[in-house]
Amino acid sequence: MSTVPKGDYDGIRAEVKKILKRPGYDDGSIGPVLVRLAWHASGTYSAKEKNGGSNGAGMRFAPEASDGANAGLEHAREFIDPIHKANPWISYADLWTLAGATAVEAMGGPKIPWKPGRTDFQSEVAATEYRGNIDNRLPDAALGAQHIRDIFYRMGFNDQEIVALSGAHNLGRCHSDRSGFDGPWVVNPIRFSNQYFKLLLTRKWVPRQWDGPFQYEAIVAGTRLMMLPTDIALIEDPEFRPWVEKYAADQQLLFKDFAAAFGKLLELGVDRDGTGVAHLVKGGGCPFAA
Ligand code: HIF
Repeated sequence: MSTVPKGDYDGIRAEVKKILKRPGYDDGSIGPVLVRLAWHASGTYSAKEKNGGSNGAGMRFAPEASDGANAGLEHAREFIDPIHKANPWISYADLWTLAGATAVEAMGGPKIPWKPGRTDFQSEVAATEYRGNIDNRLPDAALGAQHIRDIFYRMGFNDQEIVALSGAHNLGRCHSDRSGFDGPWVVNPIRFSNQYFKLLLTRKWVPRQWDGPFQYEAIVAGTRLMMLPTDIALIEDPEFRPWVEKYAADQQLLFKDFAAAFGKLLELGVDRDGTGVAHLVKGGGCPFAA
């Protein structure tokens, strides 16, 4: 791990790229779990309550650290920690979001717009005081279209952005010891593409017969692939489905729309002052609201 000059975010991107390959871990890359870390750090945002989001890097502390929805992300945080140790000038909140953006790009996806400026909570006590109540903000994969809308409308996304974001399930896999679900969505889960949308439309997804939670499966090229109930909701819902069809047919459109939507996700609740610093505010609100 190298030390890069303060403020050299491209240098940090290069450090992230160096650690992505990890033989023996999942499909050989920690990229997907870093994308999930960036999303779960950001996806607690509420546009109405003006709290949650990546600023503060609250997942280092209870209750986010022990939230069942974040199971497995302790590995992502451990993988990335040496970069912070070598470069303590970068906030964890910036590092986690930048690592997710970098991982998408390194796995063949689009360049995600990203800006620095996030500030970390200095302690668990500070996190409690500043964060506000952000319990139960992340989605439940066992539910359907209404739940997806409740969660993502709360963050300020529309139907098209929800489907574009969902392209991230082209990456990585479910782990029975984390979420309880099991398996990857696509045959090559460490390469970003529009395969997820193509497979949603072209395969016959049937309930998996097993002891685990209800999920769908299809065997593709000898590999057992999976879809969550929330993934299948995208093809069953009449407003979501046309976007699945568009992204299945046009990878370039997906890349453009995914970059915009994922970039927006990473920015939620990050309110910078004139110098580019996103300060922390008690209750997690916007510093400029008062
Ligand atoms: Fe995921 N997601 N996600 N997700 N997710 C899992 C894994 C990943 C949902 C559920 C799950 C998004 C939305 C939703 C990634 C990225 C994104 C897992 C498996 C579940 C259950 C966790 C495990 O067992 O390890 C639900 C219900 C969502 C709302 C519809 C985002 C759009 C798709 C926002 C997003 O970017 C990634 C990447 C992974 C793979 C992690 C890994 O360790 O490989």
